[in-house]
Amino acid sequence: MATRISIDPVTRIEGHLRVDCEVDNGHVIKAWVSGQMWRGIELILKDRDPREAWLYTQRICGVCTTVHALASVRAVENALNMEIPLNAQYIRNIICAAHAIQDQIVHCYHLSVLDWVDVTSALKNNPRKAVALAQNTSSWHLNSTQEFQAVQDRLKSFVGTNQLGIFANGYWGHPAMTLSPEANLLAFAHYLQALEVQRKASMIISILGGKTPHIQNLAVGGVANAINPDSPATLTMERLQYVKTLIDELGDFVHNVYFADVCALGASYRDWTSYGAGVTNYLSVPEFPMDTKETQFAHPGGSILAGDMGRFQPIRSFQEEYFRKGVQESVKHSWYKGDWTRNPWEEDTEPHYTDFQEDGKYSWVKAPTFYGKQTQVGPLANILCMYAAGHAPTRKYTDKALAAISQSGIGALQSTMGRHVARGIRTAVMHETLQRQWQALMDNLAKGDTKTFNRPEFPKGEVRGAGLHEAPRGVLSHWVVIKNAKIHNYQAVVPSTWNSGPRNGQDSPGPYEASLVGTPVADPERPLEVLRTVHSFDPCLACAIHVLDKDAVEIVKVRAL
Ligand code: NFE
Ligand code: MG
Repeated sequence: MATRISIDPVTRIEGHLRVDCEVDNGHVIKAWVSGQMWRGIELILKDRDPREAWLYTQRICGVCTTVHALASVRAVENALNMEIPLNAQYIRNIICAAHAIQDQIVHCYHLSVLDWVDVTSALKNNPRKAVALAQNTSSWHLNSTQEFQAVQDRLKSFVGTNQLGIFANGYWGHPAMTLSPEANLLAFAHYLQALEVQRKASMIISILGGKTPHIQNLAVGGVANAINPDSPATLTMERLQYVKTLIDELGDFVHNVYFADVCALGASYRDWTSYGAGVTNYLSVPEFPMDTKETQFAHPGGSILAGDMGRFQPIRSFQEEYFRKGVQESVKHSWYKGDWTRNPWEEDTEPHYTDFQEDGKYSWVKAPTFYGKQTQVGPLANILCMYAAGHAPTRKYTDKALAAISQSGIGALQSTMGRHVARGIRTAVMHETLQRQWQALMDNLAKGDTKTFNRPEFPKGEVRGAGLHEAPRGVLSHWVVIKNAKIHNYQAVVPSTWNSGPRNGQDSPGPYEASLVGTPVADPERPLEVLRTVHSFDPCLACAIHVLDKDAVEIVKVRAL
């Protein structure tokens, strides 16, 4: 007889997520993923000035804080066919790359590594053994006996008081936790160090963006950073050199710790490269525009069908019809009126809560599709598409990671562990991109160009725009319809919506749901393995559900299970 597991809420994510599974013979045979939170942004935007939309949309999330701001200004700029000054592109690009690195470090160490690392086992280790292990893979200066001893002492003081605090509810001693005590100690030391290191990325964002979370320097048409090499009131050479110092310090950790750790984790949990592929249609968009007209990009985008790298189709620009025509959202299984499937420009937002109906409506998340197919987005999709497009840094780090986890084919990345390894690869690539964007800004400033803004002009009548961004969790698009200089309709189709969406109009499961099928579960009372697969996507339900009931009608009383 199948056992039913209901995890509600899933923790170490952003937002409110419920996961139901049927487990039979030690494996998940069916899954439902439900967004349990109702909130809102899109309708607030109706009739507002399109130049201020980014300030509202950025509040969709406090994790991927910059990304909705950028996608929003791009949507409006796209509707107006604007050119963006080079300095503005580079400043935006530096912020985006720094944010991606910060976000992915935090996901790895603080949101997901404890699915694989047993903190309590780290107490059993002699720190010298951890040093010996670390020195096989990395030259990081904090992989020392002294550091590991200090971390172990800190951990002992936690455990000694029997007050594990944030670590109290981990699945410690679970049979699926198979790392050695020294590997556990090493990873836990990096967990603590990562808390410090991610601040360096945040400092880059706040120097250029005014603050973080939620940058203040964007504008439809460019950025609001004044540049004058000699005035301390503006962005100066001294500040930019400090940004470079932070970039270099960040790189040391990204390459010698994060990338090394995901490779080691992949090698230790090789069996997890064979579970969790799920939906194997992939989508990613080009990122890091390198010219004012947005025709050249540092990172290519595209789509891959049915996990076949030979079926790669490039997406080369923000204007590409292939992207715009392919995106639809379906509400057959979502708590909205009707069972339509529509392009985002044509959507409306009418809530219709029905309680959890397995075969009916069961989530606030809509089900996005690309040419009618459920599609996975995120670092894995991004890496596969960039690899297929021949992007040299992606090929270099992917080949390095595959060798480290003793896998010859890129197919191994289409898995639960593959999503973690892909995020590590993307972060290594991203650090090279960050360095290049900084250099591009410096080179352009050296030519005497200090322009950062073109003024937007709104025509009478209707214009439509799509703003694209490859965010840390995958493809983000904002869709705006502007009428007589006011917002007429606004929709955001968000990475976690693509991945955590319910069954679509054809009843085919979303990426989280499909990836859970086949996941082994040793103990249904402690479903660690289910969390491993769900966390590998880095869920953000705050992003995934971002609509609002404008009349503030009570939609649902929240049930605590
Ligand atoms: Ni709230 Fe986000 C990212 C966006 S969503 S974290 O990355 O857009 O899934
Ligand atoms: Mg939406």
